[in-house]
Parts: sequence; C-alpha cells; structure tokens
Amino acid sequence: MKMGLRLFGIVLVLAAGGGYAEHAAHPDETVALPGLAEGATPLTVCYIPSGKFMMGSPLNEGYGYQDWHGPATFRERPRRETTITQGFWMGKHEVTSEQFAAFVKATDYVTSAEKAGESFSTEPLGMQEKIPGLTWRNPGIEQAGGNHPVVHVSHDDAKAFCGWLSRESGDQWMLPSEAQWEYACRAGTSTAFFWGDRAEAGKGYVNGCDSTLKARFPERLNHTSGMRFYSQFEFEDGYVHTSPVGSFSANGWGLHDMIGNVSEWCRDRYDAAYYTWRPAVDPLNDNEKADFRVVRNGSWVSGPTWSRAASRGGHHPAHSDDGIGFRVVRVSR
Ligand SMILES: [Ca+2]
Ligand SMILES: [Ca+2]
Repeated sequence: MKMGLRLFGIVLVLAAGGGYAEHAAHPDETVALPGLAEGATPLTVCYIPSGKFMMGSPLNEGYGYQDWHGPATFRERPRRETTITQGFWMGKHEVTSEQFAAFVKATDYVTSAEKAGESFSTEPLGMQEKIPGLTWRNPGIEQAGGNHPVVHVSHDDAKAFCGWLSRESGDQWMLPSEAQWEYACRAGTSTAFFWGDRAEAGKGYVNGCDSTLKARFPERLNHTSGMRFYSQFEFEDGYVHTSPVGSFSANGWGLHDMIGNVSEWCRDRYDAAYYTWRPAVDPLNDNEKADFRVVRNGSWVSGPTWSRAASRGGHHPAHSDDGIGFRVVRVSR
C-alpha cells in the first residue's frame, strides 16, 4: 500500500513537472508603475506556463448549494480538457488601491462608481445594496493602508487601468481570460481548491467568509436566509473585510489570493451556458450579444461554494461593489 501511494506520488509529480519547471525557469518580475507611492506594494508578475488542464467542475463537486441563478455549479459544466497554448505573465497579487491611485493620478480617470455617485455594498444586510458616495477612495469597509485590493472598480475601470499600463510600458496588458484565470488558479491541481478538496484545509490560504466575519455579523450567517452566505469556512482567518494582498500563502505558481479576498474581473463576456459550446483551445467568449463580463471566484464575503477554482459568475461591465477587484496579465514577450 505504501509503495502504491509512493508510486502514485511520483506519477503526479511527473505529470505536473513540465509546467512547474517552466514556471520555475522564470523568476517573478517587478514592473515599474509610474507615480506609485514610495513604499507601496509593487506590481509583481509570475510566469504562467502553457499547458492543458481540466476546466470546470466534476459532478460530485459544489456542496449542493443554490444561488439566485439556480444550482451553483451548472454553469461550470461540462468539465473539459482545455489547452492554453501560450505562456503569459500574471499579477502575483490583486491590483491594490495604491497601484490604482497611480493610474488615476496620471490620467485623471473617473471610475464608473464616481460617475454614478454610488456603488454596491454588502453591508449591512448581507445583500447587495446601492450606497451613495461609495468609491475606491471611500470603500465603506475596513481597508487601512493602501496595500489592500482596490474595490468599487468596474470592468470598464479595470480595462482602463490595463490600457494605461500598456501605453506606459509598451507591453500588452489585459485582464485574464477566464480560462487563463482558472488555469492559473489551479496551478497544476484538479481539486476543488488548489490546496485540495476540503474547504477546512484552506486555513492560511484564503480570506473568505469565516468565523471572524460570523462574529461581526452573526445574523447573516443563517443558511436559510440572506442572499450570499450559503456556506462559510469553518476557521478563523482574522479579517472581516479585505486583507492586505499577499497576507495568505500563494498557490503552486506563486499567485496570492486567487481564492478569496476579492473576486476578480476577467476579459470574457459572461454566458452561463458557455461551457456547453466553448472551444477546447484558448477559449475566450467575445460574443457581443452577452452584456455581462465574467467575474471569477469569491471574496471576503464568500464561503467554500463560491471559492472553488471552478466557480464563475458575471456582472454588468459598469457594475462595482466592495467585493470585486482585478489582477492583470501581460502577454508573453
Ligand atoms: Ca475573512
Ligand atoms: Ca481574489
């Protein structure tokens, strides 16, 4: 039995070896951000190798919870082998408030929430509610210091940040496709979370809906009421709201907060049925009939169901709230 397990371990290592070796051959790189405040968390990117992975969730995954779209997992199926043909560089962290501030300072950019004069909050009801005056500068949640992920930014705002970075650097920057996002989140794993299948084993890897949040808002964690709290992590992560980026352990490819902290905008148009017809190689949904854009994974307000590597949803490109941010991708040179 012991020998069998050992052999199985060797096979796993060999199967994942190519990707890890290619990743390891490219040290993390710090990218100059003009106007970034002194002492601020720099923009650092990790190399994500080309390769294949199983995109989506198997039938036995998903905890059986429902959400406002129906069963939480129907839009992640069928699970299918997917190929990413080009390696790329991805933000090691979610973009921070200080990094976003450098962009705004250079461009006088006005965000969707600033134009609208309001943004969505999950406080105090556990349901999303529009609150006047909420912006990335005034997030309405605890975000002491500038190294928390920027929130109250729309898909349009995230795209504008990427455009500025491309102009400044001469490289091509964009939001990840959702296939790139899930591939990078999994980092060679095929379990529900990059740390395995058990949500409880995620302590130290994730800032999600945990006992810290439960202690602050005990009335919101009743599974039979409220919109968003269908599950919770049964441990304490120490944060009610967002945590400074990189506070929790990275996945196998060096990326922090791929699970939790803030949900992340992706480049694709959102179609709940996309997995029934998407291509197997470099999928990207650019069907203009779909208004919404993809948002991947959970945030500080999410339990295990939304925090699985396969979980996916969508929002209008001008939508913003206190749980969605983004990270950037640089096309490989
Ligand atoms: Ca938390
Ligand atoms: Ca995240």
